[in-house]
Amino acid sequence: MRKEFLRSLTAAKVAFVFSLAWSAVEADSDAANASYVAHLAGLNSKVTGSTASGEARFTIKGDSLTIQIDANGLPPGMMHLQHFHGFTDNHEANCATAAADANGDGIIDLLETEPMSGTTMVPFHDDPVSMQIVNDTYPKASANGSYHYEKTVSLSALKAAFAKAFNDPALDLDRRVVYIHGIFPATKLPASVASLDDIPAQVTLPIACGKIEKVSQ
Ligand SMILES: [Cu+2]
Repeated sequence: MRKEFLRSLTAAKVAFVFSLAWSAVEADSDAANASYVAHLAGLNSKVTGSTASGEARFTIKGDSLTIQIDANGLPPGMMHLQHFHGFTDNHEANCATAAADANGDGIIDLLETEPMSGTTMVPFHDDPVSMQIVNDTYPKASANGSYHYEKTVSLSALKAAFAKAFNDPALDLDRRVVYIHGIFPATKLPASVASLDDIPAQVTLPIACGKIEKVSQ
């Protein structure tokens, strides 16, 4: 009887110690340090007149997430919306291709990106944690059509805000894509080019996209 008790106690202890060690390993590889990159390629360059390109980097150190986006070849001297887009059911998002042009008008508008890229999720402006998509603090391209954006946020605060918006605390960066939007307000677009609500299509038109990938350490 006593032997039996000792044996089960030992087994329980081993399981306990193992679970402690396992959660330490998990916390280490998951949260402490990770980095992600997206190589941005131009979209709708026929409309913008130049091909945008750039790179987005996401660096996680403990509870801090630093977002850095370098872009060039953008319509100069104006603000550009930028976000990560993805699917609320967490399936993998991809950048829209020419095949996304459902109405065949030669332009891939924001709504046409949705089947491949999902919905607008986290904004990259002065306050990403606000999750506010309509905002006037997105970066402005210089006279030569480039910008460097950099913002560090609390990862736990962003996850909490993300969970509130999408019922899921996992950012799943490697299943998302980064989009940069916006062409000159005066650019003529066919009426077939759609946008969100009453936001002009010139503001939301996608001009660059890149798939986020985890950088192996
Ligand atoms: Cu976007």
